[in-house]
Amino acid sequence: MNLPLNISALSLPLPPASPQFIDLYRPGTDAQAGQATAQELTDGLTAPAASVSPKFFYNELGSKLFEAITGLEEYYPTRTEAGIFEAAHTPIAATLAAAGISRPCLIDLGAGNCAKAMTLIPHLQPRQYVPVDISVEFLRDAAEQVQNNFPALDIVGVGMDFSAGLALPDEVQPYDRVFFYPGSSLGNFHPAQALQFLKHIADPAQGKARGLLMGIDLVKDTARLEAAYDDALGVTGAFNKNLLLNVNELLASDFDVRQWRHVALFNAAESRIEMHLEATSELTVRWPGHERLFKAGERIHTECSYKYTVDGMTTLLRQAGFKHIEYWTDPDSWFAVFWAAV
Ligand code: AVJ
Repeated sequence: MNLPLNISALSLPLPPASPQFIDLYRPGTDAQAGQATAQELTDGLTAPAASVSPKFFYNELGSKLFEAITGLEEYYPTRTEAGIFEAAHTPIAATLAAAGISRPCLIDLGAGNCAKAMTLIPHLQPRQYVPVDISVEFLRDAAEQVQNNFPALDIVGVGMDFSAGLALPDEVQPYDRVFFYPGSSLGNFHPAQALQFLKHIADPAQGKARGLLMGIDLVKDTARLEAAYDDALGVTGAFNKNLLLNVNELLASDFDVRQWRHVALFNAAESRIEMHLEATSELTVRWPGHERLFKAGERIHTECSYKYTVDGMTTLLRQAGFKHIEYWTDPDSWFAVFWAAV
């Protein structure tokens, strides 16, 4: 007996592919990487003006706290940037199409929860999506989410510290590459480093990019800037202090977060928000082979978040070698999205 052909079963979508995942950031499990990280942290903590790189905010809890920050009333960048993309998706897609870019490989630098890319993917229709982040476990979950939303999309998650270079694994296809760098993350670099990083992306031998789609926070009044980094609920303070817990984990140090105070200020001369952790009393921190005495009021510098003008960023992108630059802003000019073509 002939079984009736089940048309509906044939037209069912394929089960979702799973994202591939390549972990190149393993200071917790790889002895050599762990040593390099310990050295980097020790150098910063024993310097006369102590500092720790902001990349150490992003352990799994840190990524969750940052996600909470993006929902705060005071933290305008995330929703402002989302509004710009919302309003400009069509012109952005048209700009890329006019540059001859179709179905690119979308490389999401510091992808975090991948929420920004998920709004972009339907408009850009990338052939491959490559979220890159230092927060490896958080990224794994986020990449799964993207796959659930876009079952047919080829996804290659990469756990890596791209501040150290952009050598992407071979699984990243040689399609046209569009680098996506939203959220004003470039602001974490000092301007000279930012220029180097942008040059690296623009260099055809390195980043193999066709262009860069980047969100950047703009200079505005000091009160609004400082409130964004010192919110009433204290979420940013918790995010800042959690860095010490991550350092304790990576360095086997004995920081007590209760002994530290969150400080955020706008340094107008440098055009940057600075975050610090300030010792509330004299104290000593110890870790294998080292110790550091902090006087009451002494600070650890944990973050710079540079704020640009549209002209300043345009100049920087040109200096980096990008040829064609466009930008979109919100009605208050608080934030800008730049397209820079190689
Ligand atoms: C992720 C670097 C863009 O600078 O606004 C948020 C990080 N620090 N609140 C920023 C951050 C404190 C954020 N970036």
